[in-house]
This record gives sequence, C-alpha cells and structure tokens, in this order.
Amino acid sequence: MTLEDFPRYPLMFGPSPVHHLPRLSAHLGGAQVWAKREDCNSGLAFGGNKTRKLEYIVPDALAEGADTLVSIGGVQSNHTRQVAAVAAKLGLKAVLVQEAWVDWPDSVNDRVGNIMLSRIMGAEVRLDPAGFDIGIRDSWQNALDDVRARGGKPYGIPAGASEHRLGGLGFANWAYEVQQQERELGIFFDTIVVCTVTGSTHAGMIAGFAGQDRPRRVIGIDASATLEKTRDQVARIARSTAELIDLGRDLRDDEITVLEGWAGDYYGIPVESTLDAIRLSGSLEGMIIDPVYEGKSMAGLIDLVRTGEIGSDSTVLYAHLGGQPAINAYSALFRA
Ligand code: 1AC
Repeated sequence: MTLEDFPRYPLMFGPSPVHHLPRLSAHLGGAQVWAKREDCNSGLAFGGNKTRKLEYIVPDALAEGADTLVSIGGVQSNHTRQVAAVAAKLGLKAVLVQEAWVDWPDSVNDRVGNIMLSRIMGAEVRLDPAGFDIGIRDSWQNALDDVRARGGKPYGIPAGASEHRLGGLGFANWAYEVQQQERELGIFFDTIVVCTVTGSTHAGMIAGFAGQDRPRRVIGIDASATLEKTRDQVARIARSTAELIDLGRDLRDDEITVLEGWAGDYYGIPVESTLDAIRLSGSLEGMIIDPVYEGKSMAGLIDLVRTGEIGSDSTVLYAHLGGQPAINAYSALFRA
C-alpha cells in the first residue's frame, strides 16, 4: 500500500500555511528561516500536529464502530486536547488519562490551557499521579477496560498517537505537502527542524522525505532529556511507517537525527534558552511558541543557525507543531 491508499478523514483546513520569518532570519544573520504552521491547521480547538495524525486514525476508529476515544498524556497534553476535539466533532465520547508528567508549581496548571479546553469539549478527564513516560501505561489500559465494563466500545490512542500503527502517516503526508508547497513557492527547504518527544511526528517526516528524490536534513530536537528512549522510538516508528507506505528500502541510520542540548533536565520544564526563544519569536515575528515543545526546538534552531551548523546558504523550515495552549500554565515566567 502506498500513502495515498490509506483512508483519510479530513480534519484540517487543508495544507498548513508555510511562510518566511524575515525578521528572525535577519536577527540570526545566517540561514533563511521559514515556518510551517500546524498551530493553525484546523478549526478544531486550535489544531496542532495530532489533528494531522488523527486524520489517518479516525477512519480506523469509525470502521471498528468505536463510541469512545481513550487517550493519555500529561496534564497539559496537546494530544489529549486534540483527541477531545475530534471526539466532539465526530459525536463520540473521549476519556483522557492526564498524568503528572511535569512537576510544575503553577497553581492553575491543571485548570487552564489544554486541560480546560478538553473539559469544555466534554471529555472525561482523569488525573493520574504517574510521572513522565512515553511508553504504554497501565492507567490507559485500565481506562480502556472501564469503558468496556460500562458497555462502551473504546478505541485506544496512545500518547501522541505515536505507538499507534498508523501514527506516522500524518507526517509522512506532511513531507509530500511540503514538496508540493515548495513547487508552488519555487523554493527548496534543505533542512527541517522539528521538536521530538513521543516520536511519530518526526518519524513520519523521515519516512515521507525518504521517498523523495532530493535529500535534505530532518533534525529532531529532543525536548524531554530521555535521549536514548526517544532515539529508539523515532527510529522504530520511522522504519515501521516506511514499511507501511512501501518505501521499498530500509532507512539508513544517518536519516534519523535527534539532537540534544536544549531540553534542560526535564520534559515540560523550560530553561533560559527556551524562554529566550519564546520571547524572540514573539517579539520579532508575532509567532507564539510554548515552553514544552516549540520553545525548545526553536532554541535549537537559533543555536544551529548562529553557529553555522545550519549554513548561511540554507533555507530551513521550522515545524510549528501547535503546542502553545499550554503557555497559560506558565504565566509566572512572563510577568515582565
Ligand atoms: C506528548 C505527546 C505530546 C502531547 O501533547 O501529549 N506531544
């Protein structure tokens, strides 16, 4: 099967916008930086990268006759918010396990941003004290069992939709969307920069670009300081997605790059470079990014451009994955 053979349920406005960031590029004094904006890809609860992945997962859930989407993430998970939105749109129920992935002292952390939006959309939100982990969790299996026990038909979507068989397809398709937008713009992005945590966004891109003629770098920026786990998960999902879409060859190790250095010590805890990146994108381009994902990947991009690791003749595409609703839980950091 090729990518086009997989059923896709439309949840986005269409291709997400791509645009130049001229003031940021001039400020950094090197490569030309562009952004592709998953933060405005859909009318469903501010959209985001998971909405794109869910386009390929929803047909499977509907084919199974599910009445409840069951998913998991941190308290400020973007993923669970997007699952809640899609469930509302389809007239399904949503049960969301929200674990304590981030030890963040903001008193409204579990009341604002993503979790508030999920509650507004009618999801059943279950707070769980477990800490950060990108793997399959008992609490999620228990939630699936609970839905079955009350006579429902659950459909499980793991964290970030990453451990789902179809979880890489949305971003494999993103790679082809980029190729089409390049044709229209008469441009070529030789480098892509993307935040990576549960892995299927980055992995899907790798599989999608691997099927194209012109090579380019896809740089994943680690945002959780669990480097080995993330690398393994990205590599595994990239390879299984490549196989699923019939790439016809094995992915090479050098096609899978996860760089460390901007995550700080923990997932969800911003460091100085994260906050600098957030302020820079906001003040130079009016582009809002967040302390968990995009602040860290933008910090990586800034350093890679400044040090010439991404050369001044490069045209780099920054993937904005739509993590910004969580910023409401970080208000104390932006009082001045
Ligand atoms: C970690 C999957 C992830 C989220 O939003 O829950 N990006």
